[in-house]
Amino acid sequence: MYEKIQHLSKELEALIVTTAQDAEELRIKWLGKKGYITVLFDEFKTIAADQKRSLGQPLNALKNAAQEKIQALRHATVQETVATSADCTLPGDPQLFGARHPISIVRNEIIEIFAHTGYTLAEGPEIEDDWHVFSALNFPPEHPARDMQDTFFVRQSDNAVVLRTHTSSVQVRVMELQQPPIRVICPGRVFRNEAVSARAHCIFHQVEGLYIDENVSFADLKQAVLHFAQEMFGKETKIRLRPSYFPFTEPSAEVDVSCNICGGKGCNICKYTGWLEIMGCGMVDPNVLEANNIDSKKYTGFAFGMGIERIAMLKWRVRDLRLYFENDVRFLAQFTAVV
Ligand code: 2NM
Repeated sequence: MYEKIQHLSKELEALIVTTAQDAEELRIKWLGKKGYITVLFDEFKTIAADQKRSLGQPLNALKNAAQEKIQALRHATVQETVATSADCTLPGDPQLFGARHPISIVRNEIIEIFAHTGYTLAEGPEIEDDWHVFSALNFPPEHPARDMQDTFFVRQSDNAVVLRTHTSSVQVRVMELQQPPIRVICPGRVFRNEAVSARAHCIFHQVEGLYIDENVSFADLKQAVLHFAQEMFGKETKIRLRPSYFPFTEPSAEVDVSCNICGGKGCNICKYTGWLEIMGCGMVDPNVLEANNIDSKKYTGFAFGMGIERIAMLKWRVRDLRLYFENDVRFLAQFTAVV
């Protein structure tokens, strides 16, 4: 029996398999009900007691070695099966990337254009008091913008609390904190009490700019606006200023850019005028400077304001403003390639 154990030990060491089925056959052959090991154990029961002492240990060692080896062989074939069944030539699962919101893309672009000409960024609260939204900006007490029809009131009283209707309120806060030269742009959400439609929304985004120093002129304003328009819409873009009115500027103007869709010939986007309105602007009213403790004899300034949604609509020809607020992925996913 000792020879048998020795012989099987050698045979066990030499075992190799290639498939899982081979490994299973080996398990039955060695460890099964009629396997070598089982048969040896049956035989062990029949031998004399004095022999048992010397044979028990090698027999148990053989059994353990057989279990370990066959387990290892099975494991190896399982691993091999997995490795060979993977088709490395198959295309991978697509990775879904997020997209920046079109409003953020355009806001960042506007900020960058002005940052290059020395403007710094300022932000402020969306909930404001009457002073920062209206009084400091030369809105007379009976101005219609102060009406419930136009403005969302958080608290109505002598010193009302409102949702800001423009980011000029942030510029008031800048003027409170520093004397000229001032050169800031203020992006942010603004709120107006309007019925929602394809062309208007009660929440939208603005960027307003303010430049105050000695000898700032209307020509400087025109140049700043022209530079912005050409950076935003292309070097060949022309601008046109039309007289307008804002409480905080005098004189005031609306800025049009030449229609980059029809090149000025006339199309349904520019309503056959060849021009698209992009912003309002003007020379800061001396009343605004004085209300904010800036000497209007020494300093002059210009300011401008634009709606980000409008610029984004012109850039991508989006026809309905509501798309910017609904977060429908079919709309948003179209901006994945834009940074
Ligand atoms: C506009 C149009 C014209 C404006 C004025 C001021 C301030 F603070 F200086 F008074 N900030 N922004 C301004 C001027 C905004 O938006 C259509």
